[in-house]
Amino acid sequence: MISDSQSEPQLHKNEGIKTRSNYLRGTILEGLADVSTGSIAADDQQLTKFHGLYQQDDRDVRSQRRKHKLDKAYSFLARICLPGGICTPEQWIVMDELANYCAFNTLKLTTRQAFQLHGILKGNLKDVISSCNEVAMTTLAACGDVNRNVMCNPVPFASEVHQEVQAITEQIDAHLKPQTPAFSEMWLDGKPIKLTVEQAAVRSKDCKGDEVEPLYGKTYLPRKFKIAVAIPPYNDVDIFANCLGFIAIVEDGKLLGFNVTVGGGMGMTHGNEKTFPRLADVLAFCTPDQAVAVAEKIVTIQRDHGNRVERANARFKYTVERLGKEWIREELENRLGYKLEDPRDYTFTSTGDRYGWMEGANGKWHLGLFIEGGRVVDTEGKPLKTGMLEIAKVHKGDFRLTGNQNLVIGNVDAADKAQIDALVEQYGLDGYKTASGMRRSQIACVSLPTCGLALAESERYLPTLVSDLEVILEEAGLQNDEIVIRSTGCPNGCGRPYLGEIGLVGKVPGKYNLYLGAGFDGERLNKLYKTSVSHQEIIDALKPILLDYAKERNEGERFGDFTIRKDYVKATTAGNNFHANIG
Ligand code: SRM
Ligand code: SF4
Repeated sequence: MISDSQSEPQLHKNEGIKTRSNYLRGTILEGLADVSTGSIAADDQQLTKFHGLYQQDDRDVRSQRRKHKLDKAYSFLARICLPGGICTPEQWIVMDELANYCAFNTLKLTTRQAFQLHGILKGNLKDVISSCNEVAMTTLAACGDVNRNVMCNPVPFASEVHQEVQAITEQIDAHLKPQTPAFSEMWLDGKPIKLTVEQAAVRSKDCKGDEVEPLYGKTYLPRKFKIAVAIPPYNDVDIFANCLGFIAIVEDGKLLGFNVTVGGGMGMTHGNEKTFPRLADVLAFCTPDQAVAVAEKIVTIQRDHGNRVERANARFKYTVERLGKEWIREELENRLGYKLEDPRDYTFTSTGDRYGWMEGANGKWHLGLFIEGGRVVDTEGKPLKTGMLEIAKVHKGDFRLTGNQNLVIGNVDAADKAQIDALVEQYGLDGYKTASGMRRSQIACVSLPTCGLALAESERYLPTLVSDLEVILEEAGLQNDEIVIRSTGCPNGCGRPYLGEIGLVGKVPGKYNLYLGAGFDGERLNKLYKTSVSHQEIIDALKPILLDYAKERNEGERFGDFTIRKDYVKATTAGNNFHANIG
């Protein structure tokens, strides 16, 4: 007779690591105390992610070190959460200072409105985390199988509603944070995580997990979970790429509630068609005071029904694909104990950022800056990091990190604009004035040299590719057209390349898959156009299409739409036909 234990599929090994970890402690502290190596134990590397830390090594020096029989150049990446991307000048100054103690001496603005510090030696991790806590920033749950940094439109354009929506964003973020005391024990000498009163009020209490982790329980989620909130017409958070989304429905300047979206995600694996990017489905409508409960219940549905056997199929998008959005809605309403209304109409126009000065509804000014690759670094003639520090020293408003890796100097009084402008110009932060439309519409994931999963260059490659394409854009008269181009060093999709009108995804060093045809509004995925192409082949492939676009496009027609109308690629209508050459 076959016993149950033989027929039960075996859970993924990470499930065991989580269960045995004593709520994310594992043997991390022992590993940090071991000065004979810069690394920590393999199982603990899975657990530090929940604390916002990834073990990495400098891949530029790997082979050289191997030749000299040296260990890899290990260090850690710390990701620091900023719900909605908002950061105070005081917080910026601390981040700048911390970056000085890291091997790469840079601040990275991520595609989810967070900070990353690369190159932290393990002995310095505690200082980094406790310094962040001093100014109410945390690395907790920046990574790992939990809900991550919740995104929100960064620019307070329609200020009244924006503030309300930002407050809900922060509530959702705080409510879904893990509660394990391990974080404060390990990094803060037992001191509490600094929370605002609002955050403290919404932390999860009785969500049936267990006593230590009321929401998540011992095994947390099957996989990472991502949430974004957007106020149409701006889709600059790429809401449909998120597991769960809230689209604000605003009427006569009043926030009525949100359309709830479920099941988005980008990551896939080359050659495995069971994995695919998927855009979220619009599920239902909820009122502002239901949003936190909706987020909690959706997370519990994924906790209870997500795939804990195959990690490649464990994201919520596959749960939605498997169980169907009707089932998800019914289950959500059962767990909430009430029905939700049907979704309302909304319109998104673009996923890009706005640059230059913009006046907000509160009479304050906001300056959108273009930060190539999100990398705040001092280079010859462009001391961006020093410049931002000088601005942070005098700025009285806030900063807003965007989902396109850019930065907004927010809430500036009219009287202070000239001072900010002078600093922006002095330190070369005014790139937005001269960059082409394509350059301003780019995203490149980090990739080499720090990312352990990179198959090809991305952040260090895309600027060169765009420079070469600019010659064609110039010839075609398209230099000011916003054509969304995104690249990643592997198919995981950190730069959301499948939502690029032009998408490049690394296959092997120097070779990329080229995708075309995503929607400018972020509502259609692109499609594979060429496989494994080199730099010159990418240019040769794009040149005739760009020239054709300049000549043959209809009034206002976007590049992605054009490539479909002219049959360069078929439109992808759903994630499950992303791989097929059909619409
Ligand atoms: Fe990502 C893993 C960087 C946004 C999908 N991502 C990684 C790691 C941690 C590599 C690793 O696991 O060892 C990368 C660290 C590189 C480095 O050296 O910094 C990494 N991801 C990034 C960032 C920094 C890219 C950037 O240039 O901005 C972004 C940090 C966001 C943040 O602040 O939280 C980042 N990652 C994303 C996004 C975009 C988004 O969320 O809107 C995605 C696609 C959306 C999604 O999740 O579906 C994304 N990252 C992944 C995946 C694939 C997940 C999947 O479903 O298969 C991995 C690999 C994994 O989880 O196994 C990954
Ligand atoms: Fe690394 Fe791939 Fe993400 Fe780029 S897309 S940062 S190469 S995991």
